Amino acid sequence: MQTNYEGMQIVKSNIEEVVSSINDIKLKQTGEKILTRERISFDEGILLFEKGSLSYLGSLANWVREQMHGNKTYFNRNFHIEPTNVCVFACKFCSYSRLYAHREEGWELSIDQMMDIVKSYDDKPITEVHIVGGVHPKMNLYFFADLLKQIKAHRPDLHIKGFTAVELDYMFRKAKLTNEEGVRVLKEAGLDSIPGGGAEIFDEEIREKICADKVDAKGWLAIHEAIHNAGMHSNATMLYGHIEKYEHRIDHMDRLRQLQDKTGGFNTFIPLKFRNGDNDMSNVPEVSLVEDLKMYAVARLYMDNFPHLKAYWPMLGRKNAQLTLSFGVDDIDGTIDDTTKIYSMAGAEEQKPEMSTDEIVTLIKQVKRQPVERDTLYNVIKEY
Ligand code: V47
Ligand code: SF4
Repeated sequence: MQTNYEGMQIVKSNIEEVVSSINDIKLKQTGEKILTRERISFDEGILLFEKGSLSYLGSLANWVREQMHGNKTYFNRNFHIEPTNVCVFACKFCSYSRLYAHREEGWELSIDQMMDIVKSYDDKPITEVHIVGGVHPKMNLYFFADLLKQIKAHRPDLHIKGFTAVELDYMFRKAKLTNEEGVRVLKEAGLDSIPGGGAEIFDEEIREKICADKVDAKGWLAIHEAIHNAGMHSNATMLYGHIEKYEHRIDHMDRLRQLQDKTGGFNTFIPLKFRNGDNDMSNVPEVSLVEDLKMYAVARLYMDNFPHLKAYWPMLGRKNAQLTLSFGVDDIDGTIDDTTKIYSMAGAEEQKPEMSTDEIVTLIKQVKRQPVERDTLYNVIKEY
């Protein structure tokens, strides 16, 4: 028996009882594998989605989460810079971007304007800036290398997590550089890691229907591999709850699990719930909270080589983010400071996402977890 924060206990015999009480023989065997921390297969992943009850999945995922992290729940202090929402691509689920032809409806920040945002945090104990935006044809690799250099010259200790694989793929191709060469340019300029966006759903047929014109699965994975080979870390996302089926979700997680076996460079997996506000897929209904919780639980069980599972609170809302902490999640991202528009424009609960450190700490403590402030690479800054 292990004792954790505030006397909460993980009792192995309880979870063994849960598993042994399951009637479906295959579901029970899958649970038994999970209890010995044996890897589950593609088919077992599908089975969990199709036949696992919310309580069964939740109990198993919570057990795995507590084996890995006890009661710890991570967050960081960060802000976003969104250089532009003008984008050459036309992803059907995107409520945020404006096509280049309509660029007067969007925004484009200059390096000086972005540096003003960085400077506005000079007196705050922020550890990370997350840079992400549309793919603007005039904001090229050297423009962003210049931005990174200026940020590092101004605040060398600030970790720069910047640019999705979609943005990088476009920048590198335009600069006629290989992934390795492009990554080197940005690393030398100050890039520290990359976020997980742009992955959406890897399955070729679904991708063709929702985001046909941007980098494909192979290209997305190749960029992350190049980042890992250059000694940097990255995250991975999955956009779920639209037209994909369970097999596509497992396929997506499987391709990530395989790359992680090879490189070990991913920190965190972040399932992103499709929101249908004001985009070309507004006719597709959003999935229920039960489906969200199942998604997190299966992710924790399938992604056995990913150290962390993140619920992005601006998209889920605070109360639902609290719930996910019992379904496998050990990280709820950062304070953000109302600096992202990606979700508010798609109809998410949080129209002005901003939480003080005290609020985030309280949110985590309310559900009897232990708040731990981390840096981007999960070094502990403060345990509460
Ligand atoms: O790739 C866009 C998603 C992503 C919608 O790495 C939508 O720490 C739902 O990746 N409904 C960008 N999702 C954001 C992202 C991210 C966010 C927080 C932390 C990290 C990290 C990464 O936003 C896109 C896309 O999958 N997105 N539109 C929508 N309507
Ligand atoms: Fe552009 Fe990203 Fe929106 Fe796709 S999701 S249209 S790549 S900003």
